[in-house]
Amino acid sequence: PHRVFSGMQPTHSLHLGNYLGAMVNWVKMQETHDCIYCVVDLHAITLWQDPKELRSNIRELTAAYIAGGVDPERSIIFNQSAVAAHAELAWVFNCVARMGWLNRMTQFKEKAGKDRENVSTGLFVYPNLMAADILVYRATHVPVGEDQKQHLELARNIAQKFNNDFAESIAAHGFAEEFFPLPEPFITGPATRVMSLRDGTKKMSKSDPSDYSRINMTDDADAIAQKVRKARTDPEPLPSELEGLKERAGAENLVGIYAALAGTSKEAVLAEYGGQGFAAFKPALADLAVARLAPIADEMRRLLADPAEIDALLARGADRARAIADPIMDEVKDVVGLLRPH
Ligand code: AQP
Repeated sequence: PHRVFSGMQPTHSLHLGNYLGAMVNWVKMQETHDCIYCVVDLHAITLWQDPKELRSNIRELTAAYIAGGVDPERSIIFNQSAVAAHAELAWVFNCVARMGWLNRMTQFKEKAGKDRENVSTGLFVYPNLMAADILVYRATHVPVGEDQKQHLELARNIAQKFNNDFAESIAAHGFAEEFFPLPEPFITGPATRVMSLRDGTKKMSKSDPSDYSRINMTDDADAIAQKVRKARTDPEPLPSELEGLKERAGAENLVGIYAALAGTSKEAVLAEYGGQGFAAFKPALADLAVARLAPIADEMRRLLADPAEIDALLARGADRARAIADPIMDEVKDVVGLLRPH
């Protein structure tokens, strides 16, 4: 079966955007694919992290994966820095990707802001590491949110350029012409881009200074109810057709969140709530969010009570990941001409 790779940064507790945009699809893909889900700690340090917090965030994100439905037996769960091949291949890709490609990355521009001279060089080459994460397993399917589309495109360009640049050597070693497959983004479901609760035109994000802009996976029922109640909408009742959500970003976002949480479509939500005002819809949405998220938060707490067990689980995952990545990295070295003395 096709191999799936995806990851999240252990920089924050998960929010609803991460969960609905990515993790729900991760869980589903386990049914049909071999899946590798990584806690990408090397990506996290592109922005400075407090070492103690980073360590605990790695465990917390691991617990969130499992509590959210990733099965650590069926899928491979591990933290990125435990498998050296990620960083090794990223270096090779630093030498394949072009400055011009990275200069076009909108996420870098957003994160670097005006202070471009003063951000880490790691933040700039972040997409090369992401390409390495995927390709070091020759993964073909990458379930992510909409915001990662451009990075995936870059990963495809890197794979393609590597295959071309080393075509002769690849053939000489008897490897398949498509040495690296071109990975495909899987951006599906009703919530590929969950928007901020404060501004329906901005994506829900952990870096938004207002905690009211997002629902965190670990928010309790009161916090969720309050955030939903304060979510910015408009005074009109909900329409009964999708058409009627045009130009109503706040309303559309809440309908999308409801649909994703309920596992249905926006159309179905509107068929049920069309004509009703937000005074009726918001409490229903809050109840649904609590019903879906509370069991996950409870399970996370239970898992985090035993950090040694989480560490052991990550160690087992890293062993399984290395068993796939290391032989591929050896092939890369042979193709590039990096001598492997033995
Ligand atoms: N708002 C969102 N809607 C849908 N999917 C989203 N993702 C993130 N935000 C949304 C998806 O979640 C995964 C986690 O990626 P990450 O750990 O790299 O987190 P991130 O993208 O840095 O998270 P934020 O909150 O979006 O961070 P900032 O605030 O730094 O921009 C990815 O699959 C992503 O697409």
